[in-house]
Amino acid sequence: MKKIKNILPNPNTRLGIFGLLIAIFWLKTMFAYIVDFHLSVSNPFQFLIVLINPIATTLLLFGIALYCKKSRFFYPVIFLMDILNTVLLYLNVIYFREFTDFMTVSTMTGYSKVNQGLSGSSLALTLPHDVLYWIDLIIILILLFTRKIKIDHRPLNKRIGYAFSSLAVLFFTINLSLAEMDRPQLLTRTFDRTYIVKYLGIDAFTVYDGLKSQHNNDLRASATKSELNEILKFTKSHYAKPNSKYYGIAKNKNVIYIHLESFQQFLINQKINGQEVTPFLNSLYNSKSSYSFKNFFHQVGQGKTSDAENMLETSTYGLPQGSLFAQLGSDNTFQAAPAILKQEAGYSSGVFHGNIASFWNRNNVYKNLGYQYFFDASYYNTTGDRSLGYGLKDKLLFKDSVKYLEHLQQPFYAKYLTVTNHFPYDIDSEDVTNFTTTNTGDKVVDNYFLTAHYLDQSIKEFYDYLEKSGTLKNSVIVLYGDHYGISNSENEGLAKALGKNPETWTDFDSTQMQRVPFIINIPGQTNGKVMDEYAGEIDVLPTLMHLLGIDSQKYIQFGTDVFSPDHDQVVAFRNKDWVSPKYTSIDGEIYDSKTGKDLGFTDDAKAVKADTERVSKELNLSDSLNEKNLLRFYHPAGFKDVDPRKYNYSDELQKEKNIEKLLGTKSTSIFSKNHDQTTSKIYQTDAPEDSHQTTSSNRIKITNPDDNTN
Ligand code: GP9
Ligand code: MN
Repeated sequence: MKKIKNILPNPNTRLGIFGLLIAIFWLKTMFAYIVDFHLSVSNPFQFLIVLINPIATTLLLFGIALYCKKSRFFYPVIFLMDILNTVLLYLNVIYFREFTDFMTVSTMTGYSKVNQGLSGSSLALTLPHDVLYWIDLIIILILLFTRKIKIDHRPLNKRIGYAFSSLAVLFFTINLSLAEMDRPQLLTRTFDRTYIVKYLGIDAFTVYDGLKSQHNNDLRASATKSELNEILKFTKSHYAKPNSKYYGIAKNKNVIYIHLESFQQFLINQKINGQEVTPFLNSLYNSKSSYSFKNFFHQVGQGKTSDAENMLETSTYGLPQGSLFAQLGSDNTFQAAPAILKQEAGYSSGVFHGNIASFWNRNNVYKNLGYQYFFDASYYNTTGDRSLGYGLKDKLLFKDSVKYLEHLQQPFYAKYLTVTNHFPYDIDSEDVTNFTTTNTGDKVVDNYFLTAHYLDQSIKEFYDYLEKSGTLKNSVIVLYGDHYGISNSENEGLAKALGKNPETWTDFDSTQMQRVPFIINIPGQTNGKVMDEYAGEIDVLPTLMHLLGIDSQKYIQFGTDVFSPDHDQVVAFRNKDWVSPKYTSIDGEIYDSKTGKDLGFTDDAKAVKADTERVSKELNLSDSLNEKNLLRFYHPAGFKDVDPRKYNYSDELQKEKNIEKLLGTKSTSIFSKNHDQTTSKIYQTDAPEDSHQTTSSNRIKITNPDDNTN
């Protein structure tokens, strides 16, 4: 006993109690990390970071007390810090139990429209072990009041305060460097709040989030309605009227988006060792019922998938830095596809995704977009070999979604976000048989073809289901690649795979590689073709709306309908480079788009100046629209603002069934149309995991910390 006492700091001295409180608070934080939060620590290095991440901020905050001379200040200050920190930790514990997410500052201040704060129900979220978060404070305070722990009246030398504050700063710097080593661009890209807590702790996350929301609020507060005028002037004159040949050809059909993760255009019609990589997608691409694009470019920035989603849902650009979903998505006003289609044509809407809901802040953003349903990882069995780095394997996603899809009222707007074809393109060998990939020496490149092949098969299986269930003929299926999969640094390996010379690879070649597939498949159409038009993700929404017979004119959208004769073929990249059928602008240098020849003039030359200026203006206007949340001032005739409070993504299946019941014979779901019989049995997959029986937790781990560095 004595021995233990010797190593514990002596609580009768000021430094002793300081050390004791810090040590206990560290323990409580670790307890929360392990028992209450799911931080998905996937390697020893991350474990080390998690161990040290509460230290810096606790040293700094508790250390404020060290500057107090008088004991009647020292003790209240140090306990106040401890209590405040414990409150913050505990609020997050409770919040996490309900939302599987951490509390943002706007949630705490009640600013956020989406994140309900802790309501009366929070009492129901408490657990017996919660007492451990408070018991230490109670015991120590009792010991102090009963004089079992003595008050130390001797003031500390000021230098001790400085020393600890400096130590805290040093610790934080080390912590941040380690975090950046494991997860580059952690703070600029902000994928997921869980990541920031995992790497920097709750205090640092809260401060960071507070600063960010202060910045956002300042921008918004200074904004006025009149700032919309310039934007409206631009979008009105930029608007491309529909082409009557295509307008409404998919009217009232279901819309099914298939998001082809990290899928680049060069995979289409590509053969490896004489075998097609994606035979099914090729057949869709070349089909007479498809309008396919060979000059379609992704336009994402750091927000990658989320930027692609944002462009497709809203026809506005992502942000110059970070992800719009993560940074503004919780509070911004959107006029997005799910809401537009619901209000203009009675569409229901849903997203199917085998990753956790908080990734890219989707759990909040989707409510503001007006998505009625969101089936995230918690709706699927993702255990064992059923999932990989980013969640449920694609074949299983498509199959296991049928039980939810078939209860959606038709017409529906449904989005499938695939994940298996994601960096680093790991796949179990049993998932891809009968395909031999390249041998470039670059594992990423070689594996990329394997996962792409797997994705292709999963789409074929889904298509077979759509056909057999009779859904295909009533649907338009839009397939798109969200962004590159092979980064520019891996182009050397890629060049080999494509039979090109890595030595002569240029910036122009890298830009060419930013093409991704865009296929609009409308079963029943016979005039489909591969189109030459240059276009990008920003153009998808107005194009789709016009196909559905909904004019996009009254909405603020930066893209233009690709079928319109007025379509703008200059495709802007997020860094203000651009491509058009004639020219390609990279870092101000102009190339011939057909030959790749450097034309020897820059983007202020007369031939291209107007395009450069328009690209820059378009991106700036989009940024100002989003950063200042200007759509809150814009009310297109007949369009009602989305009320995110109407949505909550729990018990989705029950909700779908309630609606079916309510509608009775008027229900249009696939299930109702199938005489109230499930269509799940029709589904056929060769996924080996499908027959394995795995149960228990449905929470998944992000096991590839090195992603997104490409
Ligand atoms: C995660 C998935 C991947 O849910 O959408 O996002 P990415 O890393 O491609 O941006
Ligand atoms: Mn992606």
